[in-house]
This record gives sequence, C-alpha cells and structure tokens, in this order.
Amino acid sequence: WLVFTDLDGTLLDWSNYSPAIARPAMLRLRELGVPVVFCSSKTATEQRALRQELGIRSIPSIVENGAAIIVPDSAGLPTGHWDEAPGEPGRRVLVLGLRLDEVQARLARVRARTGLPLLGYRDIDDAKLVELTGLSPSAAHRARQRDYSETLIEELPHETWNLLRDEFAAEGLECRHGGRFHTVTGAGTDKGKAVKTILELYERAYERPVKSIGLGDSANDAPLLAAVTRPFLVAREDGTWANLRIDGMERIGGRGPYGWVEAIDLILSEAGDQGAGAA
Ligand code: 2M8
Ligand code: MG
Ligand code: MG
Repeated sequence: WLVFTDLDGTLLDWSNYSPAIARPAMLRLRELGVPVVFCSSKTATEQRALRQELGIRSIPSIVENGAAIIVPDSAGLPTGHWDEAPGEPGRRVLVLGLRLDEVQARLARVRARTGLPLLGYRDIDDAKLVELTGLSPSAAHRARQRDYSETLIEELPHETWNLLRDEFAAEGLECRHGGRFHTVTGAGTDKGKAVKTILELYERAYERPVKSIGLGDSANDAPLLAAVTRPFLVAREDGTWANLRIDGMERIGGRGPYGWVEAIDLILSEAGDQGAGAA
C-alpha cells in the first residue's frame, strides 16, 4: 500500500496545525514499510519543516496542489533524469504546473477583467498571515515561499467563486478551495495528476500494481481521492463533510486527524498487520 494524504484539516489539526494526533499511526505505517506521501497545497518549505518535525525523510511529496513533485533519491524511485530540487540536496523535482511569475501575470489579467482585488499572499506580509490563520510567524513565512501557486485570502460568496471559475479558465488557471483559502495554479494541475505520477514510479520500481489509500477533507482533494484505490473523506472541524462525490469514497466520522487515525486503523485491521506493507 501507499498512502497519499492531504495535510491541513486531514493529517494536521486546523486549530493548531499540529501532527500530534496522527503521529503514532503514521509511525506505525512507517514501521510496516508503508510510504506516507504528503499531498497538499502547502509549499516545499512547509512540507520540509513538517518532515523534520515528524523525523521522517525518505518520502516523496506533492506540493502546491500538485504543481510539483519532490522525491528523495533515497526513496529508490526511477527519478534519475529529474532536475535536482533547488535548496534540497538529495531530492529531485518534477514540475507539472506553471511557475509563480506566470501564475501572477495571468492572475493580474483576471483582476483587471473582473475588477475584483482578489488579494493574495503577495499582497500581505507574514504578520497579516499569522493574524488570518494562527500560523506561527516562521510557519507563515514558509507558506509565503511559493513557487507555482498563489493563495488568495479574498472572502467572496460561494456563487462568486463559481462564476470566477470561467475567468480563471480563460487565462489557463485553476482555482481550488483548500478549506480556508482558495489557491490558484496553472490549469490542468491538480493533486490527482501528481498522485498518478507517483503511483507509476512505485509500480515501475516494484514491478507490480500498487494499491493506494487517499485521505482528504476539502474540495481540492477531490482529484486526489479520485486517483486512489481507497478514498477517505474525513469530517471537518464542525463535524460535516465537504460536498464531494467520488466513486467508492468512504466518509469518516472523525474530524481531521481523528478521522485520519480512524481510517488508517480500519485499513490496518482489514489488511492484518503484515499484509499492509506488502500488499
Ligand atoms: C493554504 O492552504 C490551506 C489548506 O489547504 C487552504 O487553502 O485553505 C496554503 O497557502 C498553505 O500553503 C498554507 O499553509 C495554508 C495556511 O492555512 O493555507
Ligand atoms: Mg485540507
Ligand atoms: Mg491542502
């Protein structure tokens, strides 16, 4: 098995962005040899800090809503021809999305056409992001180190975001809700495409099909959940679920990381402990 997991509101608690609740179940998966791949709108820098906090190294990560995949050489996957990840020795990167300056240029055209400010991380400083999210100052700084996507802090009615979808599409952009904010990437970029790319790498390395588990909580997780064998949607902070329709998706009653642990326990009990790593 391979596990693909969203971070905010899924592996991490929205209230404090902490991995503490999910940590024991994560370490258990590690002992069983099940790779846990982070698949998030978070940046490479944010994900590196989280890996350090959890003391894990050799796992691939999907950053900025699938705009890039970063794989450590130590994972033993066939990525030798990928570029070296800037500032991450021993890791390689595959860019699937547009670069940030291109995203910003297109976003500027959407602003001009719609007359909406569509304020994003570029328009605020770390202190303002701390105020909006409760992230620590250093974590807010890491969230703003974006290479392929812009997070919009704008609060607009649901219907307006829906109407805006065509405006973004006309510029070759995609805008997805991550639970708190909306994040804009190049069109055709999503978590699912990145998940499929990583699954192919593992299947080539193992020379057999690999089963996958996906865990998420928000609209931007729909492509991730659609790409895996066992999709799990965890409950949000208020106990409700995001309105997603995915074949075979199981809704988990536990909120955020409590739901994460619930789903992993379910998989482990079904597989029997030895089965999980090898299956
Ligand atoms: C953004 O991501 C969240 C979770 O998906 C969202 O869209 O609501 C991203 O900018 C991420 O990098 C950042 O850590 C997070 C902070 O809440 O917001
Ligand atoms: Mg989330
Ligand atoms: Mg996310």
